[in-house]
Amino acid sequence: MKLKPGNVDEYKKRHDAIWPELKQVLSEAGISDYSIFLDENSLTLFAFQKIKIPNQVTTLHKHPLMKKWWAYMADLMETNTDLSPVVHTLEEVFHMD
Ligand code: RM4
Repeated sequence: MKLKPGNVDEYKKRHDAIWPELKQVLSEAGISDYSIFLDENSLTLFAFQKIKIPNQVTTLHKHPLMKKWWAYMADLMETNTDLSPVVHTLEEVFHMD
């Protein structure tokens, strides 16, 4: 994901106060250990999350609270036309257990 310039502090502030109901929705969809890292040089946001099997992650975009959060965050982030954040999937090029 990517931040628009000038929004680092506000992005952190809103996530420090993330809605408990949204955390519950994410958790019930099967997400845990969710971290977002910021590269301040490129304003790239790297998200890491563990996802249970089975999960409902692919239907999250339809959830009213998810849509409401994305609309709330849209002034800070690069978004698609439905206000979901633009996401680029990364290729794993190394892994060690
Ligand atoms: C991010 C973005 C993601 C959401 C997290 C909680 O800024 O909106 O889609 O999962 O917040």
